[in-house]
Amino acid sequence: RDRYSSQAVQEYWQFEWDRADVYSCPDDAADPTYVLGMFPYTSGNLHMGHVRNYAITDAYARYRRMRGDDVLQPMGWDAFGLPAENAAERQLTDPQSWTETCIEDMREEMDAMGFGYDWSREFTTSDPEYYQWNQWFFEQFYEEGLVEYEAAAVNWCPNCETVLADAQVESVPDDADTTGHDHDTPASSQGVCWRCETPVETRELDQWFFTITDYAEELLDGLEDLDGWPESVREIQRNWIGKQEGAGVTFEIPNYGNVDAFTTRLDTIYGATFLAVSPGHDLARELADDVDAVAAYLDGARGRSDEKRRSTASGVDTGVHAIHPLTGEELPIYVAEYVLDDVGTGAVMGVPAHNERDHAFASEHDLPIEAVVKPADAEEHDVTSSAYTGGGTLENSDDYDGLDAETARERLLADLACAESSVTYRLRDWLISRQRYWGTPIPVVHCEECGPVLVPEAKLPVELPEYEPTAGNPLAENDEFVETTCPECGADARRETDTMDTFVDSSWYYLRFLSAVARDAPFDTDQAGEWLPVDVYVGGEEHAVLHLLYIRFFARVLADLGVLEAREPVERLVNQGTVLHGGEKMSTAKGNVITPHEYGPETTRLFVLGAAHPRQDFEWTAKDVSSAYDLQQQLYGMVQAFTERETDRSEREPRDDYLDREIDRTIAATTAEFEAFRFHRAISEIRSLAGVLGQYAEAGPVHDTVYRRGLETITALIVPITPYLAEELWNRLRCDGLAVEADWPEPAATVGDYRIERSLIETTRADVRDICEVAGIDDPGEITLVVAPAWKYRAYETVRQADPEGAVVSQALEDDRVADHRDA
Ligand code: ANZ
Ligand code: ZN
Repeated sequence: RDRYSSQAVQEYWQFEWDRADVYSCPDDAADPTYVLGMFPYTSGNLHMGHVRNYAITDAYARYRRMRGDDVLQPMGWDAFGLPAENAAERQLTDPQSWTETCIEDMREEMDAMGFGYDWSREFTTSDPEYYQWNQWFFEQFYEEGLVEYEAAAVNWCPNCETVLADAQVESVPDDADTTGHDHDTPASSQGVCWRCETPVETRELDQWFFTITDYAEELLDGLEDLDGWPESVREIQRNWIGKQEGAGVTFEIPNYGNVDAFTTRLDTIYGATFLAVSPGHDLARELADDVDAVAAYLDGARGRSDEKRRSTASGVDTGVHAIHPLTGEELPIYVAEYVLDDVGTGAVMGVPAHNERDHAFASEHDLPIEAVVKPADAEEHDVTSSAYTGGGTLENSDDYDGLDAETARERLLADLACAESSVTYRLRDWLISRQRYWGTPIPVVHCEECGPVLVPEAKLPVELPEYEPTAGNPLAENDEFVETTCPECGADARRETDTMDTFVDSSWYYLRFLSAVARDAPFDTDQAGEWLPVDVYVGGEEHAVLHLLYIRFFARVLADLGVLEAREPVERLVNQGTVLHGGEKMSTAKGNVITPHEYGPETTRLFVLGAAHPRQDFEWTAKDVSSAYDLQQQLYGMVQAFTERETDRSEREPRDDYLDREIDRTIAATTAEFEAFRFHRAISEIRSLAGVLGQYAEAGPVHDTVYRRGLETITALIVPITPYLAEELWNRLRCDGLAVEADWPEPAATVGDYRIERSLIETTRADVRDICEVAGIDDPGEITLVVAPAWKYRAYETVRQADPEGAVVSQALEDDRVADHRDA
């Protein structure tokens, strides 16, 4: 007997698939099932993370296709970003050629893996055909008032005289090996330049922003209805948006006007003993003109990350006072780093007794600490040593004494003319400027007279000039690119040299797949109306905020622009876990990478899908890999043995209906597992049916029809997992057409809900833990397993053997067993 090797047959079947045009989704399909894997950054190779991502996507897409859906499963390339520029520099080529080579290699690797993409919709984001629409969107956003041009801090290397992305500031761990997306946002850390090791400074540069904060409330609200998304991702987005309800309190400052402070604890207002403003606050800038100490402090206070600022008690007494709106007392005003520029109003009322940061600051600067909320229970809290941040009853608060904190908040809000209810968000506007070459040029011209002016739509795209390596931003050094004339007044002007964050590219790419060749629009609005939202989107949880928030933001803006109906772009989100090796995430840095092709494409597919629930991390082990290999050989051997014997077969009579039942049960169970993305359980089902058929065949001659039905069923069920193997078996069984175009098998009889029965039969302690982890259940005792009466005894025996201590079997089951056993 020969052994099965997918490498030996893949070329043949790919040819057949191409010829039958299996994977193309016709433009006139009514509402295809849109299955999308997060498109890869063009790093040059498919790594195991990609393979897992796309194996999940492909398995589901194939399953839906066999169920009779039109399926759209496209693929394209996220090609802009710093890594291409770095690689170009190292390999003395240009980013364009480097990207093209990477794409060639990756496309070939994907084909070898057997992923069934509609390649007619392929595109590359660094292609002007694509990025012209980024520019078009930018202009639409601009007209809608969703673009701002403002000073913001960036990392600056004074030696190289260039802006550095966070990833170029060393001491920041290099994450380039995750899914390769280009995550950096400027200016969040201190460190040294990756090139020359000069300490990095922070500089203020005018930069472009999308005002995503205008959509904060809507993005938050929308999460409630996203039932198809993991709760963990929704929670991450909620926290990222960080809505806080509180009050704005106006403090009067003689000679300097008013300052508004944002607080979530208006009830503590009687405990305010100072006022603090951020170094970037207007008042701080104003005071710097009048007070030398403030000016000196501001000079020294630049360039620290928010995180560091949060934990410092550094600050300067301005010598100026604010009037407490209730007591009329004079409160000293400080400029303090722990007050952040872009949180709330950039000003806080300092209540050291009840806020930890205020407490630390007050202790450092010898400011009074006055308790105004006492814990409800008799418990004492000494506010001189630490802040009491809980609720309780008000004290030292005039008329409000004795009220509980919450009631006091409401009363004060109603009573005080100086306080208004106010909401703030942690979410910041989206800084889209990058001072680099390999990105979408921002379509703006700077004119001395007219200021920033949009490049007229008819002149789009603003194309990238050819790459010339330079120390800084190659665009800024390129006079031919920079020198232009003002579209409004015709005077000499300078072209904007910032390019867009690559997350702009990935915020709408799923739309481009609908009409990848559209010339006069980014996508076809009518078609989008029918085909969207994306039915299933698969990718790593590391994209929970940036990408997955931006994509939701973009959809809303496009909807408000009237070009898109679906305000939520993705109906169901599947996050996949990490592939570990030696207990750690695979990465080139750790030297523990297994390339997807080391073991042949289908062994790899079968293994990554069979190892665990998509959401879980799992360990790459040689044992599991060889069991994935063995399963393929087992199925291949069975089919081979059967087809060879077929000429002189002898029929075992009568037809064994327990086999029919087992086949039906497997179909029902596998279908349910596919629906739930539990490919690992689907594979166990298939494996176990193979075992049953194997035992049956060993016992003597088989009933040809039922045995064949078993083999054909297994073959069809495994198409989504190992398509080449399935095709090979299908062919040997002389079934009609291509396996990848076959119908999904149907149970012959009504078989009830086998899935639940099955999950009990196959449940071991480890499985229960696995279920608990996936379902977020702490205590396995919470799981109640329901079984059909006829299965109870067998179920009980199985679980009892797997779990002798019986911890996972409910008492109820045991009680029932006695009754059932007696009946039987
Ligand atoms: C007075 C107060 C009293 C506050 C109290 C809290 C407790 P958290 O603490 O995370 O819930 N805040 C407001 N603007 C700020 C800024 N720009 N930079 C730093 N801190 C700022 O966040 C809410 C609190 O953060 C606000 O409520 C304010 O301090 C502080 F017993 O006001 B609070
Ligand atoms: Zn002008």
